[in-house]
Amino acid sequence: MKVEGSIKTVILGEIIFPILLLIFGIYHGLMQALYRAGIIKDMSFLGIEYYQGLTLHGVINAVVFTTMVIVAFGNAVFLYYLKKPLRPAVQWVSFLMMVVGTLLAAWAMFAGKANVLYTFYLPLVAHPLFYIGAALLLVGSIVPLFFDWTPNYISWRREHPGEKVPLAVFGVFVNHIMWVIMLVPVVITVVFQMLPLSLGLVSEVNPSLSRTLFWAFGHPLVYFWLLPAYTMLYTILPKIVTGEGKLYSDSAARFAFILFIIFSFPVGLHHQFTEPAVTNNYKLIQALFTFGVAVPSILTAFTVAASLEYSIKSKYPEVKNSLFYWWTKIPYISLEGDKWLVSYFMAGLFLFFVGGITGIVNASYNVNLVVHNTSFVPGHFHTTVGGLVTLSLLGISLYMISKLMGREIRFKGLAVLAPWLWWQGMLIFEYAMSVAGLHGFPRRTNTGISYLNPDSPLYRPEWVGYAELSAFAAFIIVLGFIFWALSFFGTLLSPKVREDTLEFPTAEALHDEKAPALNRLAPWFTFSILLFVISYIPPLYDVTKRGVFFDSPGYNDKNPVPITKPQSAKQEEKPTAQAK
Ligand code: HAS
Repeated sequence: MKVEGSIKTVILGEIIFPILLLIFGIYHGLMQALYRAGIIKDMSFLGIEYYQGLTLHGVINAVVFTTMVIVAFGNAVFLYYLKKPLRPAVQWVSFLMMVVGTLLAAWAMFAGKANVLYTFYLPLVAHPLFYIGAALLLVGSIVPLFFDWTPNYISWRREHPGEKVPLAVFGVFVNHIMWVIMLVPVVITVVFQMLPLSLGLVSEVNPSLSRTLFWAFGHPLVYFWLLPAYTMLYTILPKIVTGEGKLYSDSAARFAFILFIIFSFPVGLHHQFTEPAVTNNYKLIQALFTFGVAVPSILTAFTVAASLEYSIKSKYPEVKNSLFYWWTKIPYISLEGDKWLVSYFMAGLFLFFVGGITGIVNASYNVNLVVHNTSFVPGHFHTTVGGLVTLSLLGISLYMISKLMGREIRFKGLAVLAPWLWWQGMLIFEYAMSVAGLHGFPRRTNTGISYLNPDSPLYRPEWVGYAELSAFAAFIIVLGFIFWALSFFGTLLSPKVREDTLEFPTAEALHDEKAPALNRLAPWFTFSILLFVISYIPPLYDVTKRGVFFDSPGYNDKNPVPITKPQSAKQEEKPTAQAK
C-alpha cells in the first residue's frame, strides 16, 4: 500500500533518528569492553568518563533505539493490516515529543550530569532534564496508542464482527497496552521521588521504594522489547523462509501473547533477590511467577520451530521424513528476495536460546545469589535484548526503509553477513561474560584500573583471559554492526528505483482455530492488573515501613556516600540520647 507523505516522514524519522544515535551507543559498548579488559586503563577516554559512557550505551541502545523503532513498527503494522489512516497531527506530536525528550536526556548524559546508568533508580541522581527528557520520550511513545491505534482497532472490529484481528496487530496492540501499564510505577518514582530530589525540593528519598517501583517497570520492559520480535517471528519469518510458508498455529501465538499479559508484571522482585528490605516469601512467590513468564517463550520456541519444519518440508519433499536434516534447508544466507531477513531472525533465535537458559538461571532464586551483580547478567541480556531483539529491529528497520523509500537494498551481501557476525561475536561475548561471572567477575566496574591491573592490590589474574576474550568478541560485534550500517545508509542514500510502498510478508495459519476467548483482551488485562497490584502490595508495604518518601539522601557518582544521615536514623537515635 502507498503511505501518505507526512506519515511516511514520521515513520522514517522514527527509524533514522534513533539509528544515528545508535552509532554512539554501539561505540560506547566497545569502549566498555576495552575499559573492562584493561586495554583502556583510565577513568575516561576522549573526554567521556567510564560511567558516563556506560549510561550512554544502555540508554541509547536499550531505551531510545528500541522504543522509537517499536513505535515505527507499530505504526506500520496498524496502517498495513487495518488499512485505516493514521492522523498526521497525532504522529507529529508523538514523534516530536520523543525527539525532544531524547535530545534533553542526551544533553544531560553528554554533559556528564546524568551518570545514572540505564536503570536510573535512586539513590543515584541525575540532572532534572534527564528525567524530563525520559518522560517526554516515554509519553510520546504512547500517544499513537491512544489517539490512532485504539480508535482504528475499535472501528475495524465494528466493521468486521466475529473476525479475528490480524495477528500482527494483536501482538503490537497487546504489547503497547502492557507498555502503558508498566509505565505507571516508573512514573510514580520519577515524579514523586527522582524529580523532587534532583530539583532540590527534598533532601531525602527512599531508595528501596524507588528500586521496587523501577523493577515493577523494568522487567515487563524486557517483554515490551521482545513482543515485537515475536510478532515478526510469527507473521514474517514462516512466510519468507520458503516464500509460501505457514504459521503452525494462530491460536498458539495468540495464547503466548495472552500469557505475557498475565505473567509479565508480578515478577520484578527477581531483580531484587538481594534487596534486604523485602521479605523472602514474596521474592519466592515472584520467582515462581518468573518461571511462569518463561512458558510463553517456550511455547513460541515450539510454534516457530513447527512453522519452520512445516514450511521447509512442504517446499522440499526430499527432507519430509527427516528428523533434523530439514534444518539444513533453511536459507540462513540468501540474497533472494526478502529471504535476507531470515538471517536476522535465525541468528536472533539461536542467541535467544542461550538468553532463555541464562534467564532461568537468573530466576532460580538461590542460584541468583551466585550470579547477581556479576558479568553473568550482562552476558544474559546481550543474548536477549542485544540478541534476538536488536537483530529483529535492525532487520525490520532496513526492510522498512527499503520498502517505504522505494530503494533496493544496497550491499545485500553485507546485510546478510551482518547478523551472523553479530551472532558469533555475541556468543563469544556471552561465553566470556557468563563464565567469568560464575568466577565472580563484577558487572558495571571499570576493572581495567582495578581488578585486572597487575599493579593493583585487588588484582585477580583469573579474570584477565575472559575480559580479553569479551573485548575480542566486541570487535566482531562492531564489525557486524558496520556491515549492517553500510547496507542501511547505502540503501538510504541510493536513488529510488521503484514505487514506494508499505508491505509485510505475512504467513497464513496452518491451524486457524476459532478461539473467541483469545480475541477478547479486556478480561485478561483486568486479571493481569489485579495480579500485578496484589503481588506488589506486600513488598511495597515492606519497603515503606521506615518512611514512604524520605529515608536516605541522594548519592551521585562523585559522592558515593550520603552526606547527611537519613531521617529514620535520626529518629532512631533520639531514644538513645534520652537514655543518656
Ligand atoms: Fe532477563 C536480568 C530472568 C528474559 C533482559 N534480563 C535481565 C536484565 C536485562 C534482561 C536487560 O530472574 C538486566 C537488568 C539489569 O541491568 O540489572 N529474563 C529472565 C527470564 C527470562 C528473561 C526468566 N531478559 C529476558 C528478555 C530480555 C531480558 C526476553 C530482553 C529482551 N533476567 C532475569 C533475571 C534477571 C534478569 C532473574 C536479574 C538478574 C540479576 O540478578 O540482576 C525469560 O523470559 C526467558 C524465557 C526464554 C526462553 C527461551 C525460549 C527460546 C526461544 C528460541 C528458540 C530457538 C529456536 C531456534 C526455535 C525459555 C524462543 C533453534 C535453536 C536451537 C539452538 C535449537
